[in-house]
Amino acid sequence: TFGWTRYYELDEIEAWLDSIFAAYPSVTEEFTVGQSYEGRRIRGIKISHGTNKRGIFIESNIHAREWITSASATYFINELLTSQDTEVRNLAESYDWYIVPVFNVDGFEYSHTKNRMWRKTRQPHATNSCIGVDGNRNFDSHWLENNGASSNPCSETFAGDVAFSEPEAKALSEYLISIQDKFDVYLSFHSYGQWLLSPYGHSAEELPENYDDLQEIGTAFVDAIQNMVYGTTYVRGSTATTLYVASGSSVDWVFNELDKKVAYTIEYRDTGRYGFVLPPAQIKPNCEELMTGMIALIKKTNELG
Ligand code: 0X9
Ligand code: ZN
Repeated sequence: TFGWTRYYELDEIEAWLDSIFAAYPSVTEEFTVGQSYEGRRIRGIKISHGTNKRGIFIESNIHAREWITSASATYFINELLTSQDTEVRNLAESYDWYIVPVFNVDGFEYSHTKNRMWRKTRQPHATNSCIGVDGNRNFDSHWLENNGASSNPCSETFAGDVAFSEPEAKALSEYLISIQDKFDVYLSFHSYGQWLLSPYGHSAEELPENYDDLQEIGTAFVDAIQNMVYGTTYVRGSTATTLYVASGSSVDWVFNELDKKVAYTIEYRDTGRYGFVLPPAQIKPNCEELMTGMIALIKKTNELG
């Protein structure tokens, strides 16, 4: 049976998703973002308890090796559907949730079967033998600007030969455009480093006009997690000033092009001891931190209007 004490392969996650659609037909709905380069379907779940709720979109595992992100997404889905906790029920019933647990399906499969440290997509390059593009550098917003990505196909942050060269990124952008009036919070799950990162990624010179609000929301997330029994420290800040310049990311594209003003990258556990290979024993604590942080984040977002 499915749980959160080990990591699962793509087919196991999809079988679990199918069981969730079967068990909760009245509040769940399947959606398809599109097709990956290798022809896999990129699947999502919408959880909704009624019409005309504000929407929250979660994209997870755009980077293949960041396995804790899909584990966290499935945990979150399960909690939204099964938790009896008042605050979690409130989250579940007050919003329309759009969650894509494994976005980079080809890369994720490859990270399980061939190379645990794979990050990028799996589309071959036209002229170079290096494979794949960093999906989080392939979006058409300040693409390849400010050294926030690489033009070298062998780099881990290769932006692609053109923006939206990757069918996965192109499909997600089109899907997000098609539902753009249905959501106003966007979250991108990553690991590792224990950060909550707001836009911009593309520039450290300018800050968005709602920077202060984004930091206040971030502080609520960070403080809530710090106060848990685990005492885990997250740091919040703008991506380019706190982490590094990263251009052409999904979060920046949603923020800049779709004008969604609450958009964050969450970088989960840990800070480097295990890095991408986070021990299974830390899956549950990490997921509990996400749930606590998310409750605080949404509460503060509402307070600030
Ligand atoms: O470099 C990235 O894409 C992310 N870090 S990771 O170690 N998981 O690869 C950070 C993404 C930052 N977000 C934005 N650029 N908005
Ligand atoms: Zn990542």
